[in-house]
Amino acid sequence: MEQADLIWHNGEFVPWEDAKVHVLSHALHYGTGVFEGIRCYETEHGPAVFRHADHIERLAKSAELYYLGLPYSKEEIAEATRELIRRNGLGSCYIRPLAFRGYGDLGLYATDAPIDLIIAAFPWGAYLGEEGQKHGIRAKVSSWRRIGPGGLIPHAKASGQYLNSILAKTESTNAGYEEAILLDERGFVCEGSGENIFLVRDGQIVTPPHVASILDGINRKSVIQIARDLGYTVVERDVARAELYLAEEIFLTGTAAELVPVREIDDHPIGEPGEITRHVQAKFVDALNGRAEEYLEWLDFVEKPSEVDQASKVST
Ligand code: PPE
Repeated sequence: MEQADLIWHNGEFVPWEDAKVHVLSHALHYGTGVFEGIRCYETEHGPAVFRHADHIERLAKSAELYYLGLPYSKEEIAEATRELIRRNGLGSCYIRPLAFRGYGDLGLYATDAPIDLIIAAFPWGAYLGEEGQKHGIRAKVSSWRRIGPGGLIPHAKASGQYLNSILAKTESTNAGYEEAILLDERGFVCEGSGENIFLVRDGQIVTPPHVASILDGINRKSVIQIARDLGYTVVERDVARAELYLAEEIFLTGTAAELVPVREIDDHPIGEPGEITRHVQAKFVDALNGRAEEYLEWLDFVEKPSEVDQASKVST
């Protein structure tokens, strides 16, 4: 992976190679951590974090769901992140905050082990490849079902839960595909190993609902809004597996992946990215990069241009 100079670790900016934990840290043994994947984009007004507050809100909710009290406030986390990007001199980058039960106690009710928080920011290119973003990827329905609400909490973005995604991703990659699509416990379409899924059926955009064990993706929400603003009908409903094969278009959304078309699924051709996918993708990419006026409120500018502008207005 590409490195940056500093990592924020429990309130301090430490050199990348010094950001270490003890081998008996609780999270290393049991997966007791919650995290976020956030992206920052180099815009005309400097680096800006996409839907920063929404990501930190989800981090706090994931922590709450697993009884991990965040040791810092949401505003402290947001400011630490902006400062980290400034100190690392980064433009476009991926941001990874992780709150985890650290060193101090083992066992399953280890409330004596502290909750640690780290924030890393580093360059990370197209998750499913630039070719994939342009021409679409080949996906395969996984033999692994997405974790269900009977045993874990699909709404939480928790470290241990990713063993499920890793099984699916490993299986599909080893079989020569670029991504895995998981069905939920009931056998309905759920999501990719690290992305939400959308289909186009009879000109309507369809995406699985919350009860299908999805992660409540922030890019899913953004894309639903963008598509509706563009005049498309977006329906949240259960999707049968065969509908994937019958779809006119399919695409995936996620922070790391952004918006990636699917051109083939289980060896059924879907084809080159369709018109609706392209239309939504273009607007979405504009929104991410600060080129869509109507979605500027989704960006948290690292250098706070509004404050700079206001200060210069006051001084003149
Ligand atoms: N589902 C899963 C399982 C998931 O991990 C992600 C994000 C999404 C849906 C989309 O959520 P959102 O980013 O809020 O739109 N996956 C993150 C982790 C990827 C990784 O390999 O690590 C990400 O995209 O950052």
